[in-house]
Amino acid sequence: MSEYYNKISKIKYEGAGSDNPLSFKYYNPDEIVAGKSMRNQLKFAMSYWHTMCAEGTDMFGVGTADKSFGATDSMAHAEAKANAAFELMDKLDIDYYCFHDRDIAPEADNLKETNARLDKIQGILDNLMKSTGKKLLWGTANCFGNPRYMHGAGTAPNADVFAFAAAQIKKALEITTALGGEGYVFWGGREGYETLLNTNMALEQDNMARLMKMTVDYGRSIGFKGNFYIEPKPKEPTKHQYDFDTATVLAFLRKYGLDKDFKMNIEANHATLAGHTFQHELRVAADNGVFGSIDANQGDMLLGWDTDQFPTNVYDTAMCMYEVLRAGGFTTGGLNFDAKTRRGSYTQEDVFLAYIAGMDSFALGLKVADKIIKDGRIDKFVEERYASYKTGIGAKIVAGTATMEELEQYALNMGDVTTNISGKQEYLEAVINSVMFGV
Ligand code: XLS
Ligand code: NI
Ligand code: NI
Repeated sequence: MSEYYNKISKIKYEGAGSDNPLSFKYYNPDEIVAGKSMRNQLKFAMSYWHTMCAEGTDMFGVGTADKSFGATDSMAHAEAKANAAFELMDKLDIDYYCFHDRDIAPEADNLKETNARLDKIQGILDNLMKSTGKKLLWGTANCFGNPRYMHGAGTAPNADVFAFAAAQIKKALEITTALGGEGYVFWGGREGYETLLNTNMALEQDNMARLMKMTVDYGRSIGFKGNFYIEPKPKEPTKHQYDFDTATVLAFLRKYGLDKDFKMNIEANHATLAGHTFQHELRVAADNGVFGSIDANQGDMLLGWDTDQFPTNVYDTAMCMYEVLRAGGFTTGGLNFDAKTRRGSYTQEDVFLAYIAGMDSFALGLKVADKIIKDGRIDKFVEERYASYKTGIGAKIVAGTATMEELEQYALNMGDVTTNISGKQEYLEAVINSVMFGV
């Protein structure tokens, strides 16, 4: 296999004291944290679209990074990308990857030829996976890039577009299944609207549910054993995306009886765009039994779009891993870096430095989360805060046996509430600091 990243050697764990930028300072794959190796706790994945495809194009200029991998013909390029992807995963010690169908093979003039191209690359990926032991965390279909999807895919006003999307998803699911994918993701793409003046929202959502149901049924019929995920996002590209946040998606799934079939793929930057913290979205998913996987990145609080930056904020990674550990850890999901280097960070080395920064930040987050749990002060505080529901009237409320009359009588006897315990937010934030900085 030709070396595409020939200036970079395999990245090793050298510890926090190392000043070698091309080394892990905190990610030590075999180190046991909270009962499992870091490798298995974190389950890092590479996103094909940002890492192998995105060249840094923005509204004001063309790409800055060269991702041609020495190829000129489009299928030779797809093959080179596959080989480069596995070289990169090997050098970064990343076990999983994720893709959209169009990331791995370019669309041809017609669906038949497009699918033949996918078959060819599937064979190449299959061989690379067998020889390296790398795994597919999840696959998905890009039903938003091509102009045919200008009004959406499953929620398009045009039935021909719906049919084309179904055909595309069928093929993407077949490839995901054949490659042993642990998950299949629906991210909304252009499933939303710009104005209600031209939109039949009820029909669009009914149709989206129909498409999802068909996908689940077909997936199970061909032996797909993984999880189906929905990735909530509130805006961009449409003004109002239907999968706004986890709570909205839950209502949608329950309305259409799809809640047993889908879990959430929570993205940090999507959470903050929805006006929530990353931790909030993870907690809502876990509390409702639909926590699945994570698109790891971070946004910029001063910018209103999905900047998809590599995560380096350790408070956020710590609270994320705290939620993951509380939820019992990943099963079929993992941490997919849905993140890209800034346009000015255009070199191959920058891609490695970015992954190292993201992986080290999550390794630190995992260690901090484990310490927060072992320290116990936070969990104990929360436990005690709700102690009144353990006995007396509180226990009756929780057991569902208290009546309005009984509660009224209780309140009359009480006169008024005399004690309320302080919420102590500032103290608890200081506890997190003391756990993190440990002095
Ligand atoms: C876009 C999404 C996308 C999905 C996969 O904002 O994050 O990258 O993860 O379609
Ligand atoms: Ni994403
Ligand atoms: Ni995103």
